[in-house]
Amino acid sequence: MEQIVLATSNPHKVEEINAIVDGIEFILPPAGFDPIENGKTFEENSLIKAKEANRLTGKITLADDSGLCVEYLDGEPGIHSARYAPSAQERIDKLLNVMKDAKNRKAKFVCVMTLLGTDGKVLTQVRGECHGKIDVLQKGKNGFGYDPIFIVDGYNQTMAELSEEEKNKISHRAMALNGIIEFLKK
Ligand code: ITT
Repeated sequence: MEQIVLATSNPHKVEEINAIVDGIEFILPPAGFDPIENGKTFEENSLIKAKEANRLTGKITLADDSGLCVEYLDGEPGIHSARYAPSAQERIDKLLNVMKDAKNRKAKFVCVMTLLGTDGKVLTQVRGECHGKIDVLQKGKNGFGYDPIFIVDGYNQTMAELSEEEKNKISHRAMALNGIIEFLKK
């Protein structure tokens, strides 16, 4: 089976991506993978991560840079989503608190995937988005990150109340991966 290095340290991403894609084994980068994510956009940070994993392995690499963009907060936490507060629960608490009087609760999850060839050149970069709103309370135990407070447009439950299978049909990560899979099929 073809192997692609997934340029991440987040085990939830590995799990979701391996559940979505058949026929490719996504493997973690070696110890020492610690890219400096100092880009200003999801696109830049995705490229930084992919390049670092390729530098360490010389293999085909795929990076996922993702986050939650909230309209009321002018797009924050955005690329800072992983660093918004020290723990996942504190990030949720902080966001619910800053949004407590917000009428406009529109938000979107963004995922930018970058695929590099063995030579480190960009093969393709794809953005996936999943639109919805921030709930007033947290609900559900599935998924990770901000899933317990995000309601996808057209749904009544939070993303953390959806099954893994349902999330993986509609998520920003699934949308980006569709583009990557289309590219690999060609
Ligand atoms: P790597 O950089 O090692 O890939 P990370 O978790 O730090 O791992 P990001 O910089 O891309 O990755 O930050 C993404 C953050 O955005 C993640 O930690 C979550 O807080 C949030 N996030 C991304 N996708 C999500 C999803 O599907 N559900 C809930 N939260 C998500």
